[in-house]
Amino acid sequence: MGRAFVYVILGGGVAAGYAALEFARRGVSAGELCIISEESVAPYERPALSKGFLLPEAPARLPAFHTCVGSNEERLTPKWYTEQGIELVLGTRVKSADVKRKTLTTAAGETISYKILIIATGARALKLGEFGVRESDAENICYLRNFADATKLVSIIQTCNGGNAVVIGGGYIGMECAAALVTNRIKVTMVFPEAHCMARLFTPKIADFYETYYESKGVHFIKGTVLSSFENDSDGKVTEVVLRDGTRIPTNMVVVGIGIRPNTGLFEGQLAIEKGGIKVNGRMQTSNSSVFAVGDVASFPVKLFGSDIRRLEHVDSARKTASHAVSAIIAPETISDFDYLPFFYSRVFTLSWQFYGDSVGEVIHYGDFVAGRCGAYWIDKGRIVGAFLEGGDRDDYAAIAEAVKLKMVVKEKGEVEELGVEFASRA
Ligand code: FAD
Ligand code: NAD
Ligand code: ISD
Repeated sequence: MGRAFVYVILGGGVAAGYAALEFARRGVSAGELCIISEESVAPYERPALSKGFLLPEAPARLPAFHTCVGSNEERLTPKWYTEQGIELVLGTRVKSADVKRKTLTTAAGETISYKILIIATGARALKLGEFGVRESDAENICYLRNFADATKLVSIIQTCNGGNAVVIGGGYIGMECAAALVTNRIKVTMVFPEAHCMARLFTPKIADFYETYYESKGVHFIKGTVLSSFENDSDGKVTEVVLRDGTRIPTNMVVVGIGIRPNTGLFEGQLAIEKGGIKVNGRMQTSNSSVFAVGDVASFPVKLFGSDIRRLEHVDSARKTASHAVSAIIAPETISDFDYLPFFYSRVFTLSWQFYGDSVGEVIHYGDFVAGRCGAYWIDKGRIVGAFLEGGDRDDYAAIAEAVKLKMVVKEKGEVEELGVEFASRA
């Protein structure tokens, strides 16, 4: 015997928090909804973990960044869930799921049944061991995906003041953590296999702007290579990172950010999978009509890209897919298929950028790549399909978003280059 709910959200991250808010707005009754999470804390704004949480002074701490403050919405504390009659089942890992029987089984052996399931299991950080690097359990190797990882990272940072860190990976985690480490007065070497940082999104010119800025803050880049092993001391702590060419980098700590894998495992063989995620339709409904999937784990049709199926790993899509799924569940007749403009952003040091759309086609850069109000448009078939801007204000970002949404026609590429953000303002 176990517990039974009308609605179960599996996973207690960003998407779960925004789904809970939408359920509450739409009037879920006490006892109908439960959230099951492996984490020990109520849903929170995960982006804070690589930003405010790592600050040396006045760091962000829970309960300040529970969802849904990242969207200037209500802050859902554990008390809020109790008041709403929403059951938070924390510190609980679901180890199996049966979508035919509509049951989940926890690691402790409890069976929880549902009428409607929302899968919001997000993703896990890839480990170096998966790339053939032998990893010890060294306490000074840090990954960053969840609250426990961030808590450990902060404690390691506090022991390394004035010391050295090696950051493995040149993606979002690598860039944001490197900036945070520098702010904590730790000297950083970044190592990654590509020719420049943020290779999934940045052009070489955009990357060069950020790398130059990081270098001005003392960050050293080692590009086009990977590590092969670690050297440990007698306590098991990493003391050196050894690269493939034999270079040895002495270090006090290591941060690893080498990508993620969506947590689809419980549902493989039961639900359709595409692009590494659980495939859903425009209502976030999976191949089983009682099961929905949202956030990092969901692959959904993006209307703007001709309903191409995409899996996005960003907080805005987690928030909006979650709200949309709940609307589709509670009031299906009132909503149409999800119509989403992909939106990514980051903040490092005093820099801040936003990107909208798709990074395909020809790139036209604009603006001042020295002073810092600069960006790029991606143009495909004569129309703007993607736009990036560093150092804009609210109106600038709204303008580039609109330009992508409308797929503005580009007649004269020179004009786009010259006008920059102002070109988008004509949208
Ligand atoms: P998650 O927020 O990862 O939540 C998944 C939850 O499911 C977790 O609580 C997990 O413990 C739980 N879970 C998984 N499997 C099980 C199971 N079997 N049983 C029980 N519970 C389970 N995006 C941006 O756009 N901008 C940013 O600035 C930004 N910063 C980020 C900083 C960091 C450090 C990280 C890690 C990510 C960042 N992201 C950012 C990405 C963004 O946070 C994710 O896209 C978003 O969190 C996805 O939400 P989600 O709910 O799908 O998954
Ligand atoms: P990522 O995909 O952004 O970057 C992975 C990086 O790992 C690559 O750029 C590459 O440099 C490196 N890499 C890959 N294989 C490697 C190997 N074998 N050895 C060394 N380096 C290797 O992933 P991430 O930086 O780990 O971020 C994890 C997740 O968190 C992503 O989903 C990301 O979107 C999310 N995140 C987003 C933000 C944001 O949007 N601002 C901030 C932090 C994290
Ligand atoms: O979107 C975000 C973001 O970048 C954060 O740091 O949400 C968090 C919150 O703003 C933290 O309060």
